[in-house]
Amino acid sequence: MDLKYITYQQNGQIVTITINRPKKLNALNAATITELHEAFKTANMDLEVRVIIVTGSGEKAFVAGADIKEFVRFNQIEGTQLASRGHELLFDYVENLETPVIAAVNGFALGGGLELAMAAHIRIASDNARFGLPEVSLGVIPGYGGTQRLPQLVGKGRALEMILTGGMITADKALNYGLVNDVFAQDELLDKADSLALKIIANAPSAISAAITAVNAGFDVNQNGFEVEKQAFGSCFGTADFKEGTNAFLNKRKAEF
Ligand code: CO8
Repeated sequence: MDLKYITYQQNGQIVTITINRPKKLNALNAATITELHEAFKTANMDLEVRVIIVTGSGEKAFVAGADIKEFVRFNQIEGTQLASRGHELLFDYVENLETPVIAAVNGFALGGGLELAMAAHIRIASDNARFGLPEVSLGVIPGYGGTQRLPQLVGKGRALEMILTGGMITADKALNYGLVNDVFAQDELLDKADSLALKIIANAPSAISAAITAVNAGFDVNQNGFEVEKQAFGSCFGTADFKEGTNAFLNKRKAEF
């Protein structure tokens, strides 16, 4: 991969993808979105990789949003295309990966940055992190899934307050809202993300993927989550992971997935 705006680091079964435009607070320009797509795709296709962590470089920002300079002159058609392409390459793409993604939010997560964190399967944050969807202050609305995923995570009233005021909330408030699962000191954040990843890695990867599929289906109006769960549950019985997991339990040993 030829990467200019992000870094890709593999440590055993964990890949850490770091958005690396600190001078622009890691804002997502089109090239960064394309690189992120390639990186997530590569990690997801690598069978050795069991968890992906996404974070931002520097101490200030996870991602301060889509790159405003790039869409400032767009018309209606270009705006719609920008949103669609973003969903396809990054936001829906990440949410539907078989490999679990942890967002380690290390600073500002604004606009497209919060939308990226919300597309991840799990979010943890550092205590300096700030969260917001300030798009209405620019005369647009969240276009990378924010109007849908924020209410799913924090409830409609809180989501609408954040979206309509465009204000930021602290890491503690995000924890209280359930927008992040945990808050840590900034210098501990990546270690904590690794620890969380290792807990996931101890479990059956095929079951992890099936669980993501079933949970996501419940939030998709075109699917019946309970039906998808039944099918995904059944499909687990045909896997080597199921044989290993159940044999290990019956033989009182640790499963090796
Ligand atoms: N886009 C482009 N550049 C940015 C962005 C951004 N989102 N955020 C920060 N930067 C740049 C600044 O322009 C500045 O660059 P330069 O040094 O060349 O002037 C540099 O990063 C540092 O930023 P600041 O000097 O502003 O740093 P401060 O510490 O003073 O302020 C803030 C930090 C509060 C985070 C401030 O930078 C800010 O408000 N940024 C914009 C936040 C924002 O509005 N984000 C939402 C963007 S819109 C969006 O994400 C839409 C997503 C959906 C689109 C779907 C497609 C249609």
